[in-house]
Amino acid sequence: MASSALKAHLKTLKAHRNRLKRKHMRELFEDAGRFAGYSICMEDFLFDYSKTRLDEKARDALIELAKSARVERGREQMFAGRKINETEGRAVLHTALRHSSDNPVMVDGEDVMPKVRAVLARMRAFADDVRSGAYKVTGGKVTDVVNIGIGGSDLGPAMAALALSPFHDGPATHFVSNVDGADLHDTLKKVKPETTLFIIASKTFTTQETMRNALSAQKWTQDQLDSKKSGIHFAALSTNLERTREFGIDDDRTFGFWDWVGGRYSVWSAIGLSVMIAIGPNHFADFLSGAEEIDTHFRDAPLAENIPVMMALLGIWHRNVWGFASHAVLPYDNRLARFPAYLQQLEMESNGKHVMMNGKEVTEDTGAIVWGEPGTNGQHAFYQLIHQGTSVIPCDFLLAAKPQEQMADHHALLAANCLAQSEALMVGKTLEEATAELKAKGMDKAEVKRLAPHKVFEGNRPSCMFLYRELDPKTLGKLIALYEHKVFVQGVIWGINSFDQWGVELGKVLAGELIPMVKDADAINGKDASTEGLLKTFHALRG
Ligand code: G6Q
Repeated sequence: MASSALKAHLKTLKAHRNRLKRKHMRELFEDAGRFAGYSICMEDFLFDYSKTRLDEKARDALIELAKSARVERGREQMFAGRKINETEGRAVLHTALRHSSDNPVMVDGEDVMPKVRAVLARMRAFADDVRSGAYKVTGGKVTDVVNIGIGGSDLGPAMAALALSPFHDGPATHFVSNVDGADLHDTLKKVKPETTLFIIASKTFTTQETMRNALSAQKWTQDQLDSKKSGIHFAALSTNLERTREFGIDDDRTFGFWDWVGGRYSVWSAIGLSVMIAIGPNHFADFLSGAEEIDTHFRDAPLAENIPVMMALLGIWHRNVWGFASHAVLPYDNRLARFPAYLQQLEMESNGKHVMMNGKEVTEDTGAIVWGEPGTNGQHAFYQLIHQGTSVIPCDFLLAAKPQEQMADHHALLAANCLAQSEALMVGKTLEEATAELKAKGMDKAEVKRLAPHKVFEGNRPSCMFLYRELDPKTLGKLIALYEHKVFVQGVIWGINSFDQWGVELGKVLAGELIPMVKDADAINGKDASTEGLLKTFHALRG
């Protein structure tokens, strides 16, 4: 939306904030309907945002903001295949990848659904063959799949493969992304060339890191196997057929997607092949259907009952109205260990922008800094700062009601910890309460006075809870799609393009220039004093 309109809305919202600043969340919870009024339930999936400093008037003002930003119109433009990624002239249709009805999805006058279904059918057939052993490599059945890709061609499948490991009944899956040779080296130590399938995942098939790793993997395979047959150990996921052919991968082992699938939105496309091989096509279909359920919810639910819309508005509330710069994602679900990293790309690459769609500088802060680690580990590390530090960090907690394994009372302990953290952040502990507690322990007056301030928790710190039945493919699909749409709504409100990533380009160009200077000290030329000094020291240390 236009920055002047956003400014006007933020002015109103800040007045609500000033009013709410005088209230502790404990007071908001005096309303018996607080939980029901500030949570949204979709069958076995609950989003609770009651532990935020929001009341009805402030929420109404946020909804007004979404209406005036024409979020609903923007949403329909996205689903309709309009080229909303204006700086790259592309439609944004990751939703088509999980669209199961017969309705066409049009881009440039063409229904893209037949192509989507055709690739999905080919992926399914290939995955079935790899899993059953009908597809044979030099040593027979594939035992290990190594996905080589980076960024959007790695984070999604790597995160999903870990999250869905209880459903993993296919070959072992490995992910190599970093150009640091250690990544490939350590992975190759775990696999045998004769039974390994490498999947080279790269939309462009030009990405430096991926191509380096792919060529090294190819050489490793050729060095140990009949090099004429090594081709059967490679498959490709790409939009660039010319390059996949040049690399030597047959078209029948190349799975395509399209320019309207952004890298960080591509786990639903051919980029998900390694996940499909791991968990099987039926579970992959459940993953897609979970996301599709959220697409339907996002399109149909009124704004105030719309989970991704409320997630986005809460993000704006925290970032632009309260000035909280970072956002923690804390899964109480060990297998979601890579989810924060996945969301870092989704949110920060999408909305880390300083220029609006119209080329003008933004006037408000955009994308929050996203970070996190699974609970309960984080509790023993950085939660101190979340509870008592000087920065307020809104948190998202994620919790399954049912664990995948029944192991003593592990899950009860996990759940209790998760609920306790969100309760503690909200309720806090006053000086009076801390003093009373210490007195009750029989401590002398001076000691109580000395220690009590250290035991105070301000509380009043916002958090949201995602509570779902269990972490299965469908739930994972839902979780990812919720955050995708959250990011989209925020982009519309900030008036930025959430679907380009020009900010990653400069470093790539400079790395290209630096490669010869890193390889050869005599090539050092034309660099600033720091870079030159670092290069020279690098060469001196290397000897
Ligand atoms: C994601 C980005 C980026 C991309 C990688 C890999 O939205 O565009 O992370 O996914 O740079 O690109 P390739 O798939 O083309 O190798």
